[in-house]
Amino acid sequence: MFDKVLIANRGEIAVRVVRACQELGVRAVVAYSQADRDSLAVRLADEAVCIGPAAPARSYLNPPALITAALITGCDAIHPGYGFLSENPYFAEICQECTLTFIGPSPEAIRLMGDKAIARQTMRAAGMPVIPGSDGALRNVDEATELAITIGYPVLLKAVAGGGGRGMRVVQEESELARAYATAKAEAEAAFGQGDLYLERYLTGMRHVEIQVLADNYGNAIYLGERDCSIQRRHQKIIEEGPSPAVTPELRTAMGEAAMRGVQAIGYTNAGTMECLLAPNGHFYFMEMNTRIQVEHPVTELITGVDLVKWQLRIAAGERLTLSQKDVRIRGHAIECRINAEDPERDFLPSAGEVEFFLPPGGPGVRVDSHIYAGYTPPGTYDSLLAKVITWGSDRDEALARMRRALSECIVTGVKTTMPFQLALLNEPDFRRGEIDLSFLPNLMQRQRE
Ligand code: MV4
Repeated sequence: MFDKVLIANRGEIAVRVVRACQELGVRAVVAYSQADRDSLAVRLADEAVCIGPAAPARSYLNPPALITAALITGCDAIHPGYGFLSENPYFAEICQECTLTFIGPSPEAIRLMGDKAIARQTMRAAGMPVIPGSDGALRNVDEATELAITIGYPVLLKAVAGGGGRGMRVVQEESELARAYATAKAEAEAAFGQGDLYLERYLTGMRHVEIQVLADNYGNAIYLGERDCSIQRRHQKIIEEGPSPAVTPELRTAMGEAAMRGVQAIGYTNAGTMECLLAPNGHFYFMEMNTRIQVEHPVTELITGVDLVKWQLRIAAGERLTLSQKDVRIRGHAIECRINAEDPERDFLPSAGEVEFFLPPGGPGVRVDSHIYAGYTPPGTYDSLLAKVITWGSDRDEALARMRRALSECIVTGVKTTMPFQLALLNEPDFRRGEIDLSFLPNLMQRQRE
């Protein structure tokens, strides 16, 4: 195991990684920006080192600052968390060249999955079902037009360098395609410095279901069930749960085994997630692979009892996966609410200011992953995530009842939060029945406006 790990991230995930390090007897060094001097991760870490000003480009996105911080503090490895440099193949490569272990997959695997058109082709070749669409990137608008006729409208233009819904355009009919192609290309160019697009049939009535995987450096891999992330607003997940109310044991096995074939095909290592769309008839389609630990990983931890972050560290340190597939049992049900400093009454406008008072919820089946404390002012420079409340129950109803109780108990003053909105969602009849797809939240909000 490593002696010392640099945590190249902030907020709740930096706290989460510090905790995993401490449980493994690994010294944790938190790299922080000037805006994060007073952060909980800095307080909890064994050591902390300032890596630059608040602007991410000069700190959390600045490889030389991070590498230097790791080397001068004598670290063996770097944990990138999520966001920032976590899915940057160049950063993973630079770490290697500086004899620092990047806690994640190989640069090659990150690069392969980072090109969403190549990822799609690779997974299709490995036997994972994919959505009808283009073979790789589109060469020009004429190719897009021709292909759209074959697969049928509506279609979706996606950025090859995108992911997570950024740079997507729905096209309902041929008359819209040329314009959509031009704007999507320009947007992708501006956002990712790479304008290549690919095309898929636009599927509706789908659920977003993702499979968690773990793989070691010796060819051993397991899947840890799925998370249902169908409640999203502008591609931000609001509530996640596992297992998915729509996934039967047979479907779980089919999706998990397909994910395993994908993992083997690219020699993937460490933690990863296959994002899929799930149709009402049980057909599933690979969309993208996330090559990092995800925000919603605690859902899987609670229903499997497996500590994913500790496994990330062990695998990166060259340990073998001692869990086999038959050791993975899904027990009970878990739900996560992301508590953001946003005002749901004002179209989720970020709510700035000091957290004057914080009373986290507790009691049976309640976990809180958070970096806030009374007197803390979240810097306005970063995302608005304040806390994740995750509840476990022996079944979905119990997990839901505990979430209702947890959000009712929880007090955050000084900033507006999304909690009242989530409490209301938990009482929606369709959600209570688990009958939701990606249109649930957009439709609900449309009805509220009317
Ligand atoms: C799709 C889709 C429907 N059909 N692709 C969004 C996030 C990124 N991972 C891919 N996403 C989607 N891709 C096809 N072919 C639906 C989504 C999608 C979505 C689309 C519109 C509005 C909200 C959405 C929420 C999640 C996923």
